Amino acid sequence: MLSYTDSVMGSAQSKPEFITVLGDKQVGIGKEISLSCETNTEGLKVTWEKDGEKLICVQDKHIMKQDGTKCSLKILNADERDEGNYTIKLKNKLGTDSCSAMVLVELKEWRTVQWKQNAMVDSLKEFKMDNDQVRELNFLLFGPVGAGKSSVINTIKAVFEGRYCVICPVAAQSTKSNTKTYEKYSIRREGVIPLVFYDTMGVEKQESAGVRTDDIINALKGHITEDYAFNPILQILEGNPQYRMNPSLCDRIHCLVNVVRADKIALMDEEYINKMKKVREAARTMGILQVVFMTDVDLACPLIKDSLRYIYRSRKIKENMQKCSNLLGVPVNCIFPVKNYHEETDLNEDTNCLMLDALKRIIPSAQEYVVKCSTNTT
Ligand SMILES: Nc1nc2c(ncn2[C@@H]2O[C@H](COP(=O)(O)OP(=O)(O)O)[C@@H](O)[C@H]2O)c(=O)[nH]1
Ligand SMILES: [Mg+2]
Repeated sequence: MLSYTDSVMGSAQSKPEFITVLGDKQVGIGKEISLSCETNTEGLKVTWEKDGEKLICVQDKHIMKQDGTKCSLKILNADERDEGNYTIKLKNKLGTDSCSAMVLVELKEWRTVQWKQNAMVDSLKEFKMDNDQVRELNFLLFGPVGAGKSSVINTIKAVFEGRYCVICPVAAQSTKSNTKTYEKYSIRREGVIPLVFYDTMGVEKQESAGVRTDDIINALKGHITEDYAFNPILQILEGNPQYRMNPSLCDRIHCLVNVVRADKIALMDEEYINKMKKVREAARTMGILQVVFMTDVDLACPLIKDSLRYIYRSRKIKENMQKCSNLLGVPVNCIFPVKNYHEETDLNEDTNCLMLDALKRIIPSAQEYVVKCSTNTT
């Protein structure tokens, strides 16, 4: 039964509830963002929050309206600072209710990708090593356990070979390395494409767990041969049958690919970073090209979940690339966000194009490194 005070201007007031809730928004920079909802009753006290804090209404930027049961918030001239989680809170003396929505602001595209896989595959499949000593470019994948190193190799093979197969064993989400040996993978597409990818055991936090940094440094120098079983306790020693005594330029690694997860960059422990820095330092001394593949982009940004084509418009990806650059000391233009095949079995053109774009940008620099080394030795 309603009391006199439960009645406002003739209409019965009830506990606040939403008739319609806020919807997620995705807008371009400079556009207007409009969040609106409808409540079941009038006369409510309404507050707006952004990322859990009361929204301070800025003149010529925010317009908050409450018209009967309709509530709205307009944000004018959207920029990256407007991105976030917006909540509307309703209150009257009978109770409270709230609902939230994500606002994503697409930045101006800062790196362009040619989203046409046939053209990119065609140009890469023509790639040849124009060098007497080195017939193939060697890439080594290195990084924390579970970062997606083996998945990168499976994705690259799928892109070129036109079908997805788990050739390189991938771990179920776990903290122990599924890759135990030094594995070599070649790429085929109407013949062999002269790109070779070496998979390694993952880096672990503890001193005597995971791959040893001295083993990776030896692999970069070409001392380790295929199928070597990594031993976390002891590095490979001269005299081991899989230790190559006098590696030539074609046995060496021409590009170090550091692999890290986009959604875990801020959470990377110092121990991982220190081990990765040690390897990077050695690679720098040798003059080897170093890049970073930032995997799991689909988990790092909701914009990407819907379409990979937003990758270079995403604030989250941009921020993660910057964080990654600061942590590992790699320039942002050597960092490539990529998405691996992990749950899907059908190939996707955008996934392929993003990986192809990264390779297209890296290959010429790796080739240049080979040319520089061969001129130095002749
Ligand atoms: N969502 C998502 N999962 C991924 C991606 N790349 C790898 N994974 C998953 O992450 C886990 C670890 O991958 P794996 O390649 O074995 O990592 P590695 O230890 O570095 O070789 C596997 O369960 C993969 O399916 C990605 O781009 N997106
Ligand atoms: Mg692996």
